[in-house]
Amino acid sequence: MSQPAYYLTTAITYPNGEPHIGHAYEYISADVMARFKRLDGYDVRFLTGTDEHGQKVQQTADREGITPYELATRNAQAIKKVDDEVLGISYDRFIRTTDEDHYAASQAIWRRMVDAGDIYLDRYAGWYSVRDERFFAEDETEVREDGGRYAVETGTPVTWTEEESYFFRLSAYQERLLELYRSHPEFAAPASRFNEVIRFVEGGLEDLSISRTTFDWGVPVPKDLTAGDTELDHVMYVWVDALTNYLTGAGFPDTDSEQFRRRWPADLHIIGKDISRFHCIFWPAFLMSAGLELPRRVMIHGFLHNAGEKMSKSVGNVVAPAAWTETYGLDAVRFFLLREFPYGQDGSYTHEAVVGRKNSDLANNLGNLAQRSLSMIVKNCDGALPSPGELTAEDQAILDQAASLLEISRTAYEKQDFHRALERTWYVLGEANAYFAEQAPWQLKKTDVARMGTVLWVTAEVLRRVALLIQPVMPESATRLLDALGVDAGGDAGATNASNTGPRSFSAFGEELIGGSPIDRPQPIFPRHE
Ligand code: ME8
Repeated sequence: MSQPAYYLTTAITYPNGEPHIGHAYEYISADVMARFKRLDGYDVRFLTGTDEHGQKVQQTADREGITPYELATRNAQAIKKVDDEVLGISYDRFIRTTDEDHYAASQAIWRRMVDAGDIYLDRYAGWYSVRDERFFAEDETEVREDGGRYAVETGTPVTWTEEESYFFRLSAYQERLLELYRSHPEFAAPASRFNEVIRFVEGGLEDLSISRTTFDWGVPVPKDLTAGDTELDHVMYVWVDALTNYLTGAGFPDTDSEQFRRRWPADLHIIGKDISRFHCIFWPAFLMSAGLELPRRVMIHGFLHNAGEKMSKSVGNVVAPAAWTETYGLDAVRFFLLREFPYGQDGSYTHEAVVGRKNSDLANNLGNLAQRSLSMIVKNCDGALPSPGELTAEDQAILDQAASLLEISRTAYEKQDFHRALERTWYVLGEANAYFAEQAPWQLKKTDVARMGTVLWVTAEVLRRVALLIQPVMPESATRLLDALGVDAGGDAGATNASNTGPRSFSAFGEELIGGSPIDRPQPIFPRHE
């Protein structure tokens, strides 16, 4: 295949409950990235799924009186359903860490780390937070008024854990990690969060407990290892197998396969800010130990808060993705999440903010311009797109601005600056609205019909460029707009074929609309929120 490969992943969700709008934010942003790259000619592989092992899932299952696998299956199906039916996520594989090939991959990376001399048997004694699936040092915890001990950073309860455990020699990787960060400043973003990681590593790393013996819901540690013999059955610490899902999704452990060579290393891991240490410290260290290439980039997004408050079951402010898509429509939700907050920062949403974006950016700036220009074409140009006459400086200026959006978007998407790409696109739409108002084609209708035709063609052509570029964010609405403009899905902008609907590749970006193609009476594509 001649297309360049692009492999991206989301974090895999714990299937101990239903997904909320914060999870949806991550799935949608990764989906937007995947769609952009596909439209831009890449052979994309997009992995998402569920992180099914560990004490957290086991404890929830125990409370419900079912097996962890039953719980995981039920919730994995619920999550997949949200991806498929509510959010339209275009993943290529929904991986479950209970999938058979994932056990093979996890055991294979374990063996490689043993072979590298990085795993040894010892005893662990310390604090563990089941909710975070994470160990804490004594000085990272505090005793609160209720007498319980909690992790300072995350506020979750910790319990004393003392057991035989395998350890990973993380301490040996401090220098190599710092060298990675120095030589690859693009390895993680945003810079503020990357700097937190760097400072943490500079402070020194302790070896990491990577197996458990006091419960069995995990990937079994391979026996007969030189890492130290034991009578006990160990399961892997859930984060060891969880991170390995990215390799499983690329065909590991078959490192000689066409698929693995094409997919690995991953181009992009998209994750939330609470799990940056796992992805920027543990993960590259495991891969270095296993002799595997490192992912090219970890993009750390912020958290979504409900009107400034952390979403939590006890506060009762957790929003289900379907509640939003039913209220505002899927494309408006996708647009809001990517346009409203700079990716990488936390965001706080309110009903008013979503409605504001929907009505001003979508209904007014985009929907009205499309509706007005296309209606005029239907009424005044015999239902066919007019051909442009000689272009004025104003015509050329707005066309040039629209043409510049592809490179601007590419640059922004490369850094997951989604809001910047959209901001620039809407800036150009603002200019296009000003152009339309100044040129006043409804007056030209009476004085200069040819000039009216040119203005309507220019407006339609600007809309075509915008519609192409917003496909990743609003696939359904953008497709309808491209259909309305008579843009053929095959990339021949001149031919009209209303039934030929679907994604239009960016390779057609430069193919301007050709006058004469029929235009139907437009249906509203971006309705106001009443
Ligand atoms: O962390 N806003 O799973 P998870 C934005 N299984 N993002 C949020 C969020 C919010 N309010 N709440 C959660 C895990 N997330 C592990 C990952 S990856 C090898 C293993 C994000 O179900 C969170 O930051 O707790 C993470 O990226 C993802 O949702 C899954 O969270």
